[in-house]
Amino acid sequence: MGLLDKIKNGLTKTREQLITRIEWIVQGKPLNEDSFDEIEEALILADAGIETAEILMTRLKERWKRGHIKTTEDIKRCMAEEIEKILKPVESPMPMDGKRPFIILTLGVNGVGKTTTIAKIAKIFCDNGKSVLLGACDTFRAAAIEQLEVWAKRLNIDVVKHKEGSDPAAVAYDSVKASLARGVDVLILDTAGRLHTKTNLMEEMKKIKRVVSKEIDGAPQEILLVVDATNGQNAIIQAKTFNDALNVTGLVITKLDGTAKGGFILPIAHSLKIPIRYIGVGEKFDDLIPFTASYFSHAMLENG
Ligand SMILES: Nc1nc2c(ncn2[C@@H]2O[C@H](COP(=O)(O)OP(=O)(O)OP(=O)(O)O)[C@@H](O)[C@H]2O)c(=O)[nH]1
Ligand SMILES: [Mg+2]
Repeated sequence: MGLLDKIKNGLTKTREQLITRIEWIVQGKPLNEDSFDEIEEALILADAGIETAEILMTRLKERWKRGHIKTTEDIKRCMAEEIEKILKPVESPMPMDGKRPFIILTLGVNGVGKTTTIAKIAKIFCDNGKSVLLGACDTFRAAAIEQLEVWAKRLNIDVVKHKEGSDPAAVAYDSVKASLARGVDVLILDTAGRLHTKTNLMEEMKKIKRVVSKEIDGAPQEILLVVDATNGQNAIIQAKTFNDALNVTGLVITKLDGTAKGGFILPIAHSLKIPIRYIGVGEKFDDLIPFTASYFSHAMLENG
């Protein structure tokens, strides 16, 4: 299956709801101002955000007044074009080359898909001929370390780990040292999304970041935040909080396959302006797709 088809598959729920609503609003009638208000509501119901829905509607109405929009097909095509313009500025792939080791610090609240995403990204690097090492900085649960090891085994790569409950920053330190000693291309650090209540998650993550940058100037080169699309508006709040504390350099949006609210990518792109590196559309290795604005916008609105 090609990438566009995979994204389309992943966005089925979002697309079907959006298209059904638009078709129901239009129903073969000539368009008027009210139709556009209703389409704006349909966008907001897909979690497209009030501000971005308004921007889209203003642009669509202009095109309608110039006579470019008459049918549902015109609406879908023009909306996809306008969505692409909003998403284009955050289309920026994760760097694959550069100074070794390339260190990725992965962040995100619990359950969003960090560990799974790390495995998928590690596979992409491995497939590109890079050597990869993983650091098990989620020491909150023993199962978290084991989960990372299971993925690593499937990829035939190593994991740097300490015991459950140990200091995550110490694991990060050892991981960096190991990556230097072994000369690996890429080090990916897994972290916890939740800690014992006494410890503040952001402070802990800052500490890991500090430890890494102290060892290697300019590292971690990627502060990768994973957000879960099924969390909708909450994911936007999480992204703001993490970004304020840690200067996120890239985003992965997971579980787009499990929601009709894929429109939330619009306010994320519009308000945060952080590069979206990948989108997750399933639980398997190859269910992580490099983000492109054109594929995403088409997948949101076009069946064929
Ligand atoms: N449908 C779907 N499920 C996903 C996706 N990404 C991850 N998952 C699932 O989400 C669940 C949680 O994934 P993890 O990778 O363990 O999440 P985590 O952020 O590491 O969780 P903690 O370590 O508990 O903080 C697992 O069942 C994954 O298979 C995705 O893109 N789509
Ligand atoms: Mg995890």
